[in-house]
Amino acid sequence: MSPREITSEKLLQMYGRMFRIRQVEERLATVQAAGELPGPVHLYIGEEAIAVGVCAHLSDQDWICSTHRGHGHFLAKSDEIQKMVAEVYGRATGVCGGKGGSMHVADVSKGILGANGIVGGGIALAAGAALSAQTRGTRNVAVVFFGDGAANQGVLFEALNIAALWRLPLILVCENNGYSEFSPTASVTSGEIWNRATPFGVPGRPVDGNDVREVWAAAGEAIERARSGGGATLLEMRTYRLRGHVEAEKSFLSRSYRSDAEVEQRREREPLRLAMAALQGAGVTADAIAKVEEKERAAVRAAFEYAAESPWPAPGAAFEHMFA
Ligand SMILES: Cc1ncc(C[n+]2csc(CCOP(=O)(O)OP(=O)(O)O)c2C)c(N)n1
Ligand SMILES: [Mg+2]
Repeated sequence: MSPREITSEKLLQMYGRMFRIRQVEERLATVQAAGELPGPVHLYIGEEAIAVGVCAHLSDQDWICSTHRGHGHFLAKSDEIQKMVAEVYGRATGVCGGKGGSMHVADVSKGILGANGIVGGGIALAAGAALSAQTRGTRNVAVVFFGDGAANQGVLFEALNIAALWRLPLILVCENNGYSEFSPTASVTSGEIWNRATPFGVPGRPVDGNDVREVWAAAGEAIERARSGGGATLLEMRTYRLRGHVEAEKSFLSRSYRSDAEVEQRREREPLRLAMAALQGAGVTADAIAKVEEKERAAVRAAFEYAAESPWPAPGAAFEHMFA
């Protein structure tokens, strides 16, 4: 697949979804700072093109596993903005009844096996989901999103080994945003992440993770290969996180781990800006773009109102969803 194959309708649709994620994350930053959330949030601002460009190829029967930075993956795969925001608010109307919170948003009915507080925790889960899809004889695939920090976990190599051996329909999407918490990736990572697939005979490649057209094309090719029995792919999406590792990090860090100038410079190639330029280049009118943005703004506003007004889970709910 080539980025040139994207129609302007598809591009506008993906822009709208990225805009939605950005709106949700910016609002979450505001309410977090105001003390309205019950826990911490790790925002996806600056990385939206990855979730959206990949999930554009998936159905509810395909699986995704995600990370502690998982709101964007959820919103790219599901239309349920209200249920996700209510979950982050810890309310009974949340997609997990308010018991999962920001780091565990999940909806099995939409193929979302969940965000995950354990770094690298989704990798083996996705390999299992891919094995399930293969065993049942479906054309479905499993996608795991993980960070550059998780690329240094042994489980990546275990999953690559078994995925290669059994030709599993697994797409490994590394979101290399340049940092693992407060450590620059280069200071803790040797070699190239995409190249970790090579010894296993699995195709691996770096992708411009800020350009939704490039993400869409690379993911489309990998997903099509997986669907038709061609096995796994490792995609290293190169991106940048524009907010802190976690909101409010400035309140506990004694010194900064990156300069404001660096962040400002990286803002020039952020995904929404790039997609906007592409839309303009494709002749989409400012009016058409504004219409999409207004629709998304209204939907997100409504989701936050719904969440803030929703009830807390009843104390007895603590005893539901237990194995024993
Ligand atoms: C197994 C494990 N080790 C350490 C942590 C603490 N921790 C949370 S996020 C994080 C950094 C993850 O970096 P990366 O994978 O690059 O993802 P990013 O935050 O950059 O999206 C760490 C070390 C954890 N949650 N799980
Ligand atoms: Mg990272």
